[in-house]
Amino acid sequence: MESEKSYDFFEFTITPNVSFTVRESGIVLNKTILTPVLSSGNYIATWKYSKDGIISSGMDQVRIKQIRLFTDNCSTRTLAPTQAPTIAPSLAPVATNTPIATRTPVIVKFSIDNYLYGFYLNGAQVRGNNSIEWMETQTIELSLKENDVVAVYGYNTQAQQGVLAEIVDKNTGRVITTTGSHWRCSGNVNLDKGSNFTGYNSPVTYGNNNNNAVWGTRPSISLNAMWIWDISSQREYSYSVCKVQITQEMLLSNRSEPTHTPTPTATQFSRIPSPSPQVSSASVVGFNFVILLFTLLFLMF
Ligand SMILES: [Ca+2]
Repeated sequence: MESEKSYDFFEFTITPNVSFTVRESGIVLNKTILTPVLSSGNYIATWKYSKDGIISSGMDQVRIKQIRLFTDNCSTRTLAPTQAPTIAPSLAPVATNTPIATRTPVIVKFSIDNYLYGFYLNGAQVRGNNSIEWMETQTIELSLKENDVVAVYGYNTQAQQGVLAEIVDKNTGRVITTTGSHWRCSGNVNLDKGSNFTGYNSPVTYGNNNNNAVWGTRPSISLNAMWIWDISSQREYSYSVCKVQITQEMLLSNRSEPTHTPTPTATQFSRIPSPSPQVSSASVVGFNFVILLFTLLFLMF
């Protein structure tokens, strides 16, 4: 499977009268799930792929290669050996029956004197170093929710140093945050670039983006955004990681839920999902899960 780690999940369960659940997220390759021994009876096996409302990673799907039943005389039955069921909602389904963190599509805009050394979301690098100077405003598109941490890791080679950034709502253009004294910076680039702020301090500021004496006005960035840097690293050939944690207040006017109307349905069949068990994306648009019900498993043969 390939999914957006920690936000999009695959879940396999067997019910009733037994509690067996396997839950995975991210990239999982060639995993074999072995269930507990089941006594005689009827069971429902459920494969479910669930997403929150935004961002898809990798193939954004789960592929089931093979399903095998082991009977009590140790013979095996193999179900669907050649057709791999694919559970792949390709559009952004929205869960309404479980709370999810609302995410806001944003554009991060920034200028760095001298260069970007890395851009991070929750400690994971989104963009690596480049040689784009402060004269050019760089942009990165993300989706943010409350408590996410955005970090800009800058590298100064000579003369003045600074990071200027703002985050705006992609849909409305509303400013969510700009660099300023509420950001935190550290010159120790080995510290956590995610939610741990230990070792990060209030930054030094070098004025705002309104016709700044050093950099002028950087295009596409709010005039009140401040140039900041780690206060202990104000020198040539220095580094500064500056980051901010997104608060509910920053996102407040963005907290409208997506408007898809979920219409949960289930694909139900009484034997092997064949000949073509693929669940097309079209059939799952608009709801947050696909359930394949394999009922009466032991009565099929
Ligand atoms: Ca410089």
